[in-house]
Amino acid sequence: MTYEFLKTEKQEKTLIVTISRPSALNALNLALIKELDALIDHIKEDDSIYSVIFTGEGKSFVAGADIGEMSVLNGMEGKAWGEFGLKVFRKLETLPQPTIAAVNGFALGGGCELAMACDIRIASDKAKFGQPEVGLGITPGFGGTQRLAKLVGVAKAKEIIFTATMITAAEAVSIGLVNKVTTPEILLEEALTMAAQINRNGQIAVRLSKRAIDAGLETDIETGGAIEAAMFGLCFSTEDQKEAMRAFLNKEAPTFKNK
Ligand code: DAK
Repeated sequence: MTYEFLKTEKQEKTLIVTISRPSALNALNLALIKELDALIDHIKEDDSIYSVIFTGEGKSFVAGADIGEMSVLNGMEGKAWGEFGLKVFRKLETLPQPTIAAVNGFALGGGCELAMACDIRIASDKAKFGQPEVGLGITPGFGGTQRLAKLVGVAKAKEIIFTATMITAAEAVSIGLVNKVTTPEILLEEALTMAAQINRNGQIAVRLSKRAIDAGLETDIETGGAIEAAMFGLCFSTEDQKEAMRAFLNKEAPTFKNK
């Protein structure tokens, strides 16, 4: 598949997706969001992809939704545009494969929301995060009011959204918005190392763990526990569980077939 605004490269079992619209700091216009939608559909169906890394070309990860494009929307168009974007971000969040945002620079508005729709965030020490929407007279619209509060707590999310100020990668890691911070030079390498650590495990178990964690966040502890028990039980119907436990008992490395 070829895209105008996305570059893809497969390294072993990891797909690296580079968002590439550097003239606008990789701002998300409708065409780019449509490409993301199509790519996510493709990734979901491709079992040879175990994990996905999203990063940005140039000095920005994604500097938000495209302000020029948004500025001329009327109410109904704004609603349709927002609903489509929300759907794509939700699709990304619910991809079966683990996703890592390798945040190389500005992650603002829709860019911060894109990073938050990924499972894990690794940031360059040059990265800046923020939700500047209220400064543009709008609310965050791609899940920012929901995911930010879950990640960093209500008070900090309100501070970031109400003040519309940017925070550094160091602050982002201190409040739990990102998992770790690296130098720009080794950002992708760090993301690939983490992806490789994920890839070497049983992928059915990885994917079921993701489902259990995410479903558990939406429910009470009893229901969450029941979901976990169901996922745990499902693992015992796989060849991978039998192979991995047999290998452990024989002091061997397992060979996962993802069956
Ligand atoms: N949209 C369009 N163009 C952008 C852009 C953006 N978000 N961000 C940067 N650019 C363009 C600039 O206009 C400039 O273009 P030229 O003038 O060269 O043609 C080029 O990228 C380089 O930017 P700067 O010259 O400004 O670069 P600097 O290094 O000086 O500054 C900056 C970098 C990131 C601090 C600055 O560009 C900036 O403040 N950008 C805007 C950041 C921002 O406010 N982002 C949030 C957008 S709002 C919704 C769904 C989603 C959303 C809302 C609602 N619904 C469901 C209703 C999401 C909203 C947003 O994301």
